[in-house]
Amino acid sequence: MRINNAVVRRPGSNCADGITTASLGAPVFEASRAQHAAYCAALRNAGVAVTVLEPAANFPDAHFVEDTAVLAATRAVLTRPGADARLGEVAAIREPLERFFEFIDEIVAPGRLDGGDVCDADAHVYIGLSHRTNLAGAMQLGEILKNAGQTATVIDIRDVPGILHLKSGMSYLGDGRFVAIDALAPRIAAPPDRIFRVRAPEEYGANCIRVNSAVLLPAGHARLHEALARAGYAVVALDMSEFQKMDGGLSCLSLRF
Ligand code: CIR
Repeated sequence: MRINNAVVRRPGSNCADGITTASLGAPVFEASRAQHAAYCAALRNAGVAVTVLEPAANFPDAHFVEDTAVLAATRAVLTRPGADARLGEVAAIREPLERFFEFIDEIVAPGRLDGGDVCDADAHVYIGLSHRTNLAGAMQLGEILKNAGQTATVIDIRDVPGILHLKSGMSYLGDGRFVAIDALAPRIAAPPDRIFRVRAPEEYGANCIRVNSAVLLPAGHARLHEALARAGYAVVALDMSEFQKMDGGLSCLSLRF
């Protein structure tokens, strides 16, 4: 799918106050800003117009914008994030999305859904049932997507250690090709030779994004980098260390459409 636009939000000076399970230390604000700027530059280099939002004062995780909305072909779906502390981020993403999308749907109570649990593979969408996304949220999204002409499968990832969201462990590259960790690969409806398997200790690299002719990949995952490059992808490695400290993946820093 051609990507023309992305919406991102700059990390704020409160970025160390967000939620995390990682024991990698606190993110350094200046480094977070620099890594975020490099991420935006990589999107622009791949031909994307980037809308940059300012930090949200009371929401230290708000730069992980992907969790607040799911973008289908013609509509945006505002989510209802699974962490109470992040619920208020949704109101702040509505207006920027209204600039681009005529139709805005919403996940409503008792549904909970983080966009990081949604892996859009063209006509089919995988929705992770996680410690953030519940069945009510997944079913609501499935219905909305059905009306937009997409089918959906729910994948229960609550038994998979080390991943916060479905897309912490898998990504869709387009053309029927996926990247996935061992625990998720068998749950994807694709022939094994269409799945780039991510081996330990490179699991964090499973969260990468295809952006037009480029694949943006977290730096430091040499084997995956090589495998993707060998397959013909123009891989752009980005330092994500400050976001990894807060359980954030590369995809979660943007909403792309
Ligand atoms: C959180 O725990 O919600 C944030 N600190 C990280 C969210 C990362 N989101 C994502 O990878 N989609």
